[in-house]
Amino acid sequence: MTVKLLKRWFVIANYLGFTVIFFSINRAYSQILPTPMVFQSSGEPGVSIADEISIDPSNLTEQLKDYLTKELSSRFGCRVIYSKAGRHLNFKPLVNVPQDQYSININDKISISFSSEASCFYAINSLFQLVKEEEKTLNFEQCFVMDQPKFQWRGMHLDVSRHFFTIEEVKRYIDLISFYKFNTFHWHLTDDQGWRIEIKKYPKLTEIGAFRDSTLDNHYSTRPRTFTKERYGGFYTQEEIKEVVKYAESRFVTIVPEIEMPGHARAALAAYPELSCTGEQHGVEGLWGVFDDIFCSQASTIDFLQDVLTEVIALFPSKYIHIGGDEAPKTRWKECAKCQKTISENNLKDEHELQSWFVRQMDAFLTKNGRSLIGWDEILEGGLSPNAAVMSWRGFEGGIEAAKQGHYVVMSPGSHCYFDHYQSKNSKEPLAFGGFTPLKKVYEFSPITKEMSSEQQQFVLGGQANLWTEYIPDFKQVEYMLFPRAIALAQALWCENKPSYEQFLGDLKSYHLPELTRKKVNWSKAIFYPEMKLKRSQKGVTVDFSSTIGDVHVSQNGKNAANSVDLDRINRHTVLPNTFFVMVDENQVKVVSEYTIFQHQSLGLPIEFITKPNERYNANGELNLVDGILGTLPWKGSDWTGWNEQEIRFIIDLGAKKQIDSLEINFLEDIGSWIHLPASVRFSVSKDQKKWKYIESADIETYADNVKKGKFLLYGSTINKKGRYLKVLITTFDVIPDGLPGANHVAWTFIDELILFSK
Ligand code: TNX
Repeated sequence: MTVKLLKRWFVIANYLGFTVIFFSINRAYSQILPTPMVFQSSGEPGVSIADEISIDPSNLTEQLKDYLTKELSSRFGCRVIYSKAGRHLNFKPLVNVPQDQYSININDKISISFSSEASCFYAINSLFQLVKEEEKTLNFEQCFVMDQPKFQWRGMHLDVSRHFFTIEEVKRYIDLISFYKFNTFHWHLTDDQGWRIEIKKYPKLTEIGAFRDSTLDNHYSTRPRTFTKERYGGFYTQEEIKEVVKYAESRFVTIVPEIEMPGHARAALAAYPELSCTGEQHGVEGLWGVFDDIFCSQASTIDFLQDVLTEVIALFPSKYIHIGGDEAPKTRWKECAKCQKTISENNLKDEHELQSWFVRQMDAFLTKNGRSLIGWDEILEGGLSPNAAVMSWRGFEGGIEAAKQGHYVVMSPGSHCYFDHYQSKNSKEPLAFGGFTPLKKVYEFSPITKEMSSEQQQFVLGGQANLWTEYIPDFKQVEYMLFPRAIALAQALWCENKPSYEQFLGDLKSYHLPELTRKKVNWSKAIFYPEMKLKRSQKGVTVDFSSTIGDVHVSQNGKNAANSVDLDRINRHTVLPNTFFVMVDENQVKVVSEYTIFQHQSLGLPIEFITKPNERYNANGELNLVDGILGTLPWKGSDWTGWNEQEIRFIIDLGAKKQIDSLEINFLEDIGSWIHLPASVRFSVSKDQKKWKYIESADIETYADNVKKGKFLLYGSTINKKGRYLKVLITTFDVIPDGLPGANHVAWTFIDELILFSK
């Protein structure tokens, strides 16, 4: 702890009226997460509780008493006695201090001071994390904690439409996040694949809209798509909703409900097709994605949605009501007479302004009812409603723009806050949406960016991670995607100055991961997978396995191997797999994972990129193309090198003139992510890079097996020329055609490996 911070702690403690005992500083940080603003401990024994804890209930609300009693007895097996003469623990309110501040002072007693009921709850959860369980005693060392949150919106989201979760599961979700001082639960209640909230005025929303007849059972980009043909669904009655809202209140969590509009509305339109532009009857969707049929912008739809919101408002006391607003294609609106009439009657320029008009109707309605509207950043398009707040998911830009316009913002960028993305590159990782958001990336998140002026920063309420459940079929998988990333996010949203990532890992290992195990949380072991570094060597590549979290043991073919292995280029026309089993061993947790690296003839050869890949998809530079690692499917980013260019050129150096027989290139196809196969691949060969021998467009052959898998294709091309250098020219189609995701943009080209055969 710095001298500056110590001084500040002194001032604050004096101000709070504490007797300051100056502890010697022998510990740099507490195991409390999120890390408190101030933590001081002498390591001296403080309070020791055998089997009964005596608490002075003064200043404690019934709700907090219930929580304390429940946790102390169920988690710690402790009998709880409340008496004015409480020997172990007492509570006192603080006045004139920042909201949500609390402190804990432990010497021969535990004293908690708090400025709000919520902060008393935060203090109690911090206190639980200070317990040292020894034999049957609960021990607390002497210490002082002083704490307050950095951001007021510390959110976690759960999509219950794509997959449904029971109220018991939702309550557990609230328990798990509130332990880490999250205070906002964004409940995504409606989407194309299911309407989950009972609306009394429109019973068909749940009778019809809450159930679908089929569900996609492989990844969206896999071809052919396959479906489970079973009725799937569920919904919450208003009574159940009230119960969850009350439960959340007892955990100091505000529930922000989301009713999606005008897009992601297929479930509602299945129930009331007259609210769509065409009036056609469709079922509740069983496929994921973005759909053209959205709410029509006619007066009756606006009335319907305002009626729905009326019932929603009555159930949820939150200031903010989320109206979605994302991914609403304008295809139907362009052809719909009713929408065009709304456009002309209101002097709107186009369909984007119509979306803005739509949102404004809701904004005015919510404002009139004493609430505020929040929506995804698409609500900026066509002009933002006067009172609206923005949840920025397509990067930080939408949030920055909204803050510039003086609107409140919650930052939830896909790059750091999408917990439906993969958290490791391990090929055994269960199917996820895509993307790569490991723990460290989440830890680095900050809702405030450098480009924001201090005035704009004032509009940032905080941040949130989103858990979309297309590929999360059950609650065990929810836990897996949530932890430990949610704890990293809690750090980003709570701490004014978060400690280093390494320190955070230390806290996780020593207390929080075992604690999650005790709570039977199915947390992800991703951080226990080794780091695999590949370096170019003289003859191929060197593979290094390491871990900052535990000891590394490598084995191959049943025998121990070194942590660093050399793999050389081979001289035959073949590809040789090498499989390594790597155990990371950290007293509490041992995890074994498996890696396969292929030896081939171009392993580690130098490559010059004439066309630079996009920096987002250029892990390990050009070595990525010849590192022996084949891209995993579905793709998770870094195994693949990605370009967003119409022409891609690079040169491979064979080191000496050779007979080049052929080349295989692995391309990825994922149309949903705008990644397409190229239009052509051409080659030229040179002995000195001055004169190039052009090879007529090579015969491209598609490997049927891989086509079937739908994820990537392998192009094998005959070259049959002598040379030292091989230049590859890849050309994409003009732009992505209409009707496909990313229409009119240049397609992405993704390659994972080049395998050259020569003599
Ligand atoms: C985009 S984020 C969506 C969701 C998907 C999610 C998957 C947002 C506002 N819309 O409908 O579930 O991507 O990551």
